[in-house]
Amino acid sequence: FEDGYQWFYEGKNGWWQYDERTSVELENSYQKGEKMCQLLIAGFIYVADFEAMIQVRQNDPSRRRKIKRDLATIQKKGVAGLRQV
Ligand code: V3L
Repeated sequence: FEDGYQWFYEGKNGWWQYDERTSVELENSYQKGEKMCQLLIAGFIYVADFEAMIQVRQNDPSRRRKIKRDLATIQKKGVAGLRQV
């Protein structure tokens, strides 16, 4: 985004950047000061909780990952499951 930040979710030993569409949804919601944001990811509904800074699958709370808003330049695994080359 304009301030040089991006949205990330937790992977094994690192962070994945969210895909562009989902990042924009997260950022819009976050900038509006909302507490959470509903996301559609690969056919499943997840809720991003900006207080706990986690995403959770709506019908399976065991599917929980940390999220963060951090500098776009941090070390990352890739974008939305596509590994960085
Ligand atoms: N964006 C894209 N895919 C996601 C997201 C998201 N925000 N959240 C979950 N998935 P769960 P390593 C991840 C995928 O949380 O090797 C990565 O993107 C998730 O994909 O249990 O562990 C990689 O593709 C997983 O395939 O609901 O770091 C993959 O894991 C599936 O949804 C392996 O990454 C279930 O996640």
